[in-house]
Amino acid sequence: MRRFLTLLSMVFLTVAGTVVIAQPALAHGYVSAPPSRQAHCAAGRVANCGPIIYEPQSVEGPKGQRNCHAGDPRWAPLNDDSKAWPVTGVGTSVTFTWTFTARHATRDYEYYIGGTRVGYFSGGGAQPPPTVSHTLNLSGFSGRQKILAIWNIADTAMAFYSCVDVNVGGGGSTPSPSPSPSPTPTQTTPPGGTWAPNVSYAVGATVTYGGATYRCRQAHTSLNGWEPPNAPALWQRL
Ligand SMILES: [Cu+2]
Repeated sequence: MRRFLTLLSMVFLTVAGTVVIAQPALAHGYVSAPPSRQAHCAAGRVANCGPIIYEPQSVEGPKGQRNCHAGDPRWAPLNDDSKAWPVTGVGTSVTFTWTFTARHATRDYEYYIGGTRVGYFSGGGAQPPPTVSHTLNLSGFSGRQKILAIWNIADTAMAFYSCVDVNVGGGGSTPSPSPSPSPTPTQTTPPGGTWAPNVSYAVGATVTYGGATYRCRQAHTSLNGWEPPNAPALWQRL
């Protein structure tokens, strides 16, 4: 009996350990549209981003910062304005979309250009839906701008940071890709294939995972930890 209980507790510890390890990859959120710097990194469009390519949703740090990397040295490449960041052409009205992999109770969202706050949206302390969109009015701005988007969590001291490079009133540009992209190159799978990490999925793509079929809700590049059952914002079970 004692042996059985020991075995049982080992199983429990193993399961608990798995949950703890799995959590960081699932947690948090980032600006997915227009693509933020971490989204470009995760999609392999910018070289030498460091480990953020595996978890673009994890740019988390204490509230009140005004940088792109949450003050976390692991994500410092995101704060490097000299890197060849792709720029998205936008109008003076532009809609930002956050994708959440963990939907934390939300105090509010803020958007900055330099020292100017160009957008504020209350979260009411509530848990957000899987994606949240805000439309900003950028009249008064033109040309290339770096927009800092901040998601302030309601029940912790932390916030999530995403920088988005835009060209207000102009076109977008994608610098020619560097010869040595650091993430695994993305590939496309035939319809109905098995889900795999590091694959670029379009809206409507179907995959199988764990015996179930899922349809892609939102174009993205898959990552370990974003398996369809773990990422309802990205995959709808059919
Ligand atoms: Cu989180």
